[in-house]
Parts: sequence; structure tokens; C-alpha cells
Amino acid sequence: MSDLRAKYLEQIGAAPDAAALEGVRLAALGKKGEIALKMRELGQMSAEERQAAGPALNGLKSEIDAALKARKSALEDAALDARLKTEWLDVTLPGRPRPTGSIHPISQVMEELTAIFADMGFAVAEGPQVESDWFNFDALNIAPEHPARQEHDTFFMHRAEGDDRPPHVLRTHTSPVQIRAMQAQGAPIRVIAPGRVYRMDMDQTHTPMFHQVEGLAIDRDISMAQLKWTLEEFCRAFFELDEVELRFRASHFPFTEPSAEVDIRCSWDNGQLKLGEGNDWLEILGSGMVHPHVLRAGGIDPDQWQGFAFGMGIDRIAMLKYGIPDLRAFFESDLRWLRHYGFAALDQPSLAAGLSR
Ligand code: 2NL
Repeated sequence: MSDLRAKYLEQIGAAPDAAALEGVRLAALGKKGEIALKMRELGQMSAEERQAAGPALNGLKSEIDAALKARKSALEDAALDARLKTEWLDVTLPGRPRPTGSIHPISQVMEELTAIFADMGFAVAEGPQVESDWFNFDALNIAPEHPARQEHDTFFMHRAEGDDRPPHVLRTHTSPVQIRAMQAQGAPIRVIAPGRVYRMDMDQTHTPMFHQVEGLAIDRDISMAQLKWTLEEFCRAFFELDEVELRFRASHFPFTEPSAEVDIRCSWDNGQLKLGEGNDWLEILGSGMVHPHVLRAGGIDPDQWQGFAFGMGIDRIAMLKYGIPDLRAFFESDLRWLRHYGFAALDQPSLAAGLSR
């Protein structure tokens, strides 16, 4: 019996893995294992022999059982240790930054200015980007011989030979949206029309598609004083300034009379633009009192109603607000724009270095 004990305890101690251990268990304690055979032999023994051998066999069985369990858990511990050695994780490593998406700066600015004008009672109007030349030009008092109506300034829709529908264009401003709003709603009316506009222009300060917001306020006695206050209030809110000063310069647009270009007071301190203070002026928009012809085209009686209108480039005021020096930033991947876009290019060290400049 002590040979059995020594044999199995040795085998258990030497079993390299769970499968080998199971082999030892079956050989020792299985139904046809050696201990079971010995148990069966008890029947042929004398009563005294049985009294000595029985408990000894049971004891051996328990001992082997306990040794199997101990070895099993030792093997499991060792396996876990081995895994932990290979599958370690350095929880002190800095996290890997993930590129995050963000709202396009033009969309952000559109949302901001819409909110500001909404606070002043302006509704938002939208309309088609392909317009008849009547809505885009005639309704706005732009004469047929006006240079803007020439083929090289405006994108005209293709017309097949014999197609005699009226000419259509990619809208060159969002004014036609306001003509449609006047026709639909009549006076009094307060709307802004933000959106994409198209002109055949492409150089360092122009792109063929850009964004514009126009505003229109018509009532019995709207004046240029209210125009000026509205624009000042907008600039204060949009550029986040306590004080702004605007300057009106006489100008000409076919759709307004009188017309004014509007400048904002600013300073250029060693290349750094500051709005709201200084001795310089920066043009930011065009405006005026709606021309009687335009009111009439909108179905509004100019003897009963009058109003102001203005238009400004969204791309331009977005660049002013976010400090982008020129339009090429849009195309040559200026990193400040990329950061607004949330582009992954910032992961490239050579590009990211540019950010600190
Ligand atoms: C500019 C000038 C302007 C308007 C747009 C307008 C619209 C209607 C009637 C009258 Cl429906 N006027 N719009 C008026 C004055 C100027 O835009 O330089 N924009 C960037």
C-alpha cells in the first residue's frame, strides 16, 4: 500500500498539465483504477485483515484525492501566472488621442448668426440654388445689360437647342429667397436668408461657391437708423465685443436706394487684427433701403411699406472671427482650419509642428 501511495503521489507531483493529471486520477481512483481493484479484494480477506486494510485504503483514497486537487490548483495558478507574464498591460501609458469630428466652421457660424438674428425677431428663409433669371436678376432691379448677367460672371444652366424655358442660373446671391419670402408672406416681414451662392470667380480672395447671409426688414416706417442698430447689435454679439463702431459709406447696389457699404472699426497691431478699437476700418457688408422696384417685384406696395436689406459673406466673417488670414487656408490645409474640421492630419508630427507657430 505504501508503494501505491508513493507511486501516485510522485506521478501527481510530476504531472505537467491537466490532461496528465486526469490520466493519473483515472489510473488511481477511476472505476477500473488500482484503488478500486484493491477495494474489491477486501471481499476475499479475513475480518481482521479487512479491518486493517479498509480504513487504510479509504485513507489512501482521500490522500490521493487531496493531492490531485492541490496539484490541479497549482497547475492552474502556474498557467495564470504565465498568462499574466505575457498579457500585461501598462496602465501608466498615456492614452492614444483619437481624431474627433466637429462641426464645420461655416456651419458653426451659420448657426451662430441665425441664433443672433432670431433673437432680434428674424425668421430664416430658404430657397432653391438654381433660380430663374427673373428671381435672381430682374426682381432685384438688375438690368439685362448689367455685367453680372454676362456669361462670364454667372453660371447659366445648359439649354438644349429648341428648349425655350426661361434661362436659369446658379443663384449669385440669396436675394431671390427674400423675393420669394415677400411674395409668400407680404409685409410686414423680417427674414434672413443664409446659404450657398455661386459666381464665376476664382483667385486668392474668391471661390466659385461661397456662403452669404442676407437680411430683410419691411414695415411702415423702417429706417436706416434701425438698419445701423441691427448691424451693430449683430456685430457685438457675433464678434463677442462690448463695444463696436460701424461706419456707413455711400455706395451703389441696383436693389437698394440709398445704398451703403459698412465698415467696422479695427486695429492692425503687428499683423494682429482687433475689432472694435483702433484707427482702421474693415469693410464687412453691404446694405441699404430696399429699392421700390424690388418691393414691387415682391408684391409689396412701396407707397405703403419700406425697409432695409443687407448682405454679407459668411466665409469672410467666419475667417475674421476665427483669425484665418486668407482664403487659401481653405484649400492649402491651414492647420487651424483642420483643427476646426477635426482632421486626423494633426497626427502627423511634421504637420502638427506647424500648430505651435
Ligand atoms: C454685399 C451686398 C447686399 C442686399 C444685399 C437685398 C435683398 C433684397 C432687397 C434689397 Cl430682397 N437688397 N440685399 C442689399 C444690399 C447689399 O449685399 O456686398 N454682399 C456681400
